[in-house]
Amino acid sequence: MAISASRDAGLIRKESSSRAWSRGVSVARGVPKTSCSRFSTKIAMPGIVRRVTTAERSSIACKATAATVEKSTKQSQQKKSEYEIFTLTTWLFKLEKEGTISNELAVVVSSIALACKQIASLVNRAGISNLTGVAGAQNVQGEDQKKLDVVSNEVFKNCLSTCGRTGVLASEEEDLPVAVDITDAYSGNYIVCFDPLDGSSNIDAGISVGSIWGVYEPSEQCPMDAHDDPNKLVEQCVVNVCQPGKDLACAGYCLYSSSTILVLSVGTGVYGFTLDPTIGEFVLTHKDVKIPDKGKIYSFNEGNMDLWDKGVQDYITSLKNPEKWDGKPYSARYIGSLVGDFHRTLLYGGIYGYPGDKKNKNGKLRLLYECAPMSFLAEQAGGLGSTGTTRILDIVPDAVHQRVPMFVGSKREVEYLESFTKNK
Ligand code: AHM
Ligand code: MG
Repeated sequence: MAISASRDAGLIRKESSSRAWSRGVSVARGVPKTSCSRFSTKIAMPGIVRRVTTAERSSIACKATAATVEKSTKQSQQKKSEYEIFTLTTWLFKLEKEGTISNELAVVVSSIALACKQIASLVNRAGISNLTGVAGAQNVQGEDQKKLDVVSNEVFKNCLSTCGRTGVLASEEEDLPVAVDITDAYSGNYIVCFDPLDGSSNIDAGISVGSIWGVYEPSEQCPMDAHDDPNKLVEQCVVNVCQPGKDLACAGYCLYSSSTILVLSVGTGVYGFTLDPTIGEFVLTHKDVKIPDKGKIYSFNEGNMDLWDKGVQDYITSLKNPEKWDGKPYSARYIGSLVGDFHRTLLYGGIYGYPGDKKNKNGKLRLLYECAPMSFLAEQAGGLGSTGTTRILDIVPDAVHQRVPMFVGSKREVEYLESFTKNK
């Protein structure tokens, strides 16, 4: 015999197991058993007949169910499957679910990741597929374009313009920002500034290169509404692109090296994902990266030292003085590929610098798609990005390909550099 609760009468009636079974109700023997259904609370207590109130019944039922849920959650948390991986895609889903990023931004980042996978494959096979060497043209900045510069630019533009979430694209390899056809932009109007392949002079020697990007929301002061007037459209694209780094919605880079590593921030810390070529996915490998506060590595092209301002010269001289550093001066490391040099600085600490000099007072690196994204990542990891006198993220660009001096890395190291260059 078992007892089951009937809703209509509010009574617990004696009922045979077989009869309960025939009505589709499961009955436990000697063990209280409940479910959370308001209408079919089932209790098996041999020999007890009494009325239960609705409140009592629902409290018993819900307590039992809550305990069951808690137990099964604990079990599933403890039991980690050996096949469990956390990919860029799952990370983006999580941020989107939390409301940290919009669905549109998640799509933009996924499109960038797709472009990076394609470029990683092209870089890997460059020597085999005749993709080394120059393309035979110069970009607007008078630099010889490598074949892979041109191809990588196409890859980035294709992935971003077909994702339907971008309004304007600005590239190191393009004279002017390009408006995405609005018939394709069915939702979202993000602005993406990118250097599709930075450090490309290193490619033919098989040395690390990378892609860098920054993503902005459309400027509120300049809505993209002039699609019938080509001149006005270009003007609006430029205004939308020229936003300060502190307004970045996302910044990141992808390093093509012994492994392909994508590092990015959406303003909630810095995360790194390594491409697993066996499954074609970026897998979370660097969680909430923090740049060491100090680090005794400096990364400058010292061949230019005689052309630098006295402040920067004195600073470098001080790093080499053993007496100042307990007998062990700073180490010099310079690949000449910003993504590689920055990635090492992010993980090991230290400073990367490209100062202005007598010939180029603003140095070489471009604000929108090199200095601002790297400074954003540095700050998100607890470091700093400075021109030597100004915080890079505060600079409002006045031209798409504007250059600025950049010193980026560990907070204490950049502050030490500034002690030589500020107010001098
Ligand atoms: P690029 O965008 O034309 O490739 O130039 C940028 C690169 C950076 O990756 C690197 O830090 C710098 O130029 C190296 O310049 P230099 O050879 O003058 O040291
Ligand atoms: Mg570049």
